[in-house]
Amino acid sequence: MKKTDLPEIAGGGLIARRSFLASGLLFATAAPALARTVDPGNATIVDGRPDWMTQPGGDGVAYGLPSPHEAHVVRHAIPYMDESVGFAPWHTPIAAQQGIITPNGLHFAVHHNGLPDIDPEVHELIIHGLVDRPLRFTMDELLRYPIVSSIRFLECAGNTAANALSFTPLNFSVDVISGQVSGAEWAGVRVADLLNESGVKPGGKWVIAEGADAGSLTRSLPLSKLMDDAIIALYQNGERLRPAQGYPVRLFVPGWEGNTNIKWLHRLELTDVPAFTRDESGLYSEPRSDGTIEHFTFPMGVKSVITHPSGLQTLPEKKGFYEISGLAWSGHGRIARVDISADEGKTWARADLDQTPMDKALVRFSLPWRWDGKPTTLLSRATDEIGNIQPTRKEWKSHYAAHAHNHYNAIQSWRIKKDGEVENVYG
Ligand SMILES: Nc1nc2c(c(=O)[nH]1)N[C@H]1C(S)=C(S)[C@@H](COP(=O)(O)O)O[C@H]1N2
Ligand SMILES: [Mo]
Repeated sequence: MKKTDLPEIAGGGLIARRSFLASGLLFATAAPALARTVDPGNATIVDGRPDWMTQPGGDGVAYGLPSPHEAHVVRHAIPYMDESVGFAPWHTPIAAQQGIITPNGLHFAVHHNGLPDIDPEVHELIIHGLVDRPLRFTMDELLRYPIVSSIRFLECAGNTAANALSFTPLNFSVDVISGQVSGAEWAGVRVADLLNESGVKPGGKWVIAEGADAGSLTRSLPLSKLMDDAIIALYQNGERLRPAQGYPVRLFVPGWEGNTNIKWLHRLELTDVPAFTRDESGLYSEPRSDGTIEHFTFPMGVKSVITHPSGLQTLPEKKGFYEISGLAWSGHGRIARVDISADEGKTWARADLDQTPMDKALVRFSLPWRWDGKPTTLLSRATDEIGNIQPTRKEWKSHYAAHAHNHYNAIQSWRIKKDGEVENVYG
């Protein structure tokens, strides 16, 4: 079978994985740039061994680091923010990532008032307000409670704000446009366990969570969510939290906007009404196009983005086979399906999901694609288990005021130009 014989499952060259694998083209002629036939006479392993095969290597270091050959894979400080004091938005290089777990050293980070250096021997967590018994915990005491863990996504409400705000699409990488999202295993103590111990007085409906950073970032959260699946997170991907992620302790609120995941947590106050803090009344309420304001818009909407290929990349060869791949997530639960279009949204095919989607976690999607060398646009559209479908940019913009930029979850379009360059476009 020739590669051109493979049946398309949608326009623009999308191919079912089954027929692609069955064709045997994967390692033969389908992707010459990926695998070459080896001339045994030229193989270094026979003729001359590389240095690393002739003598024993080193011992390693006490805390392992990535290979020096991967030193280019780092977080991005986003360009238009680098002169603001204390406000440091670092983005995850999601284009360099595979799977669904973000390495701790590459985790995006947002600190509104700098990164505090907290002594875990001094730091305490206090639970007070409308409780039967106010409680105070040292970190060592917290670590003696049962620890639960789950793999979850975390996304800043302002992720992809550039596409919401800019009238013309900015030619940035996917890392810069949408790198404020991560996947990690978070482990810690159930908030419910601690609140059951403190007891909650009948009027207690809200919890005011405060961080111990210079600006004391503070948010009000409904008690019901905290009792449901929120944790006092102490571990991230198997080790204690990194300072930028809230060491020694943060609130983790699965699926809800990044800002509610209070880092350096030192206080939970039970109240009857929300506090309407600066953070929730100002930055994190959304102006709608009809003149009203959305308050307390907590869950992050269903969203997906193609990371391969994506902005500023160049496809190495025309008329080649490529693996389209990306990430999808929803703050409302599991991803049900992701559809991909390779013909500017005219036709769509259902993408493969790499693993069974988990609740409020990233899932990786992919499909084989045969690019015919003509300019086109790639899109992905996620649907979650309760039926939310990722909106188009037009739909999103018609719901919100022109200056709204939080909770932007519209479909991302990547233009493939005739020279193989990939560019952010709207449409
Ligand atoms: N105390 C405190 N908590 C905070 C912040 C902060 O500035 N101070 N930033 C918030 C914002 S806006 C986001 S998106 C998340 C980001 O979490 P990360 O830095 O671990 O990625 O933390 C939230 N928690
Ligand atoms: Mo954020």
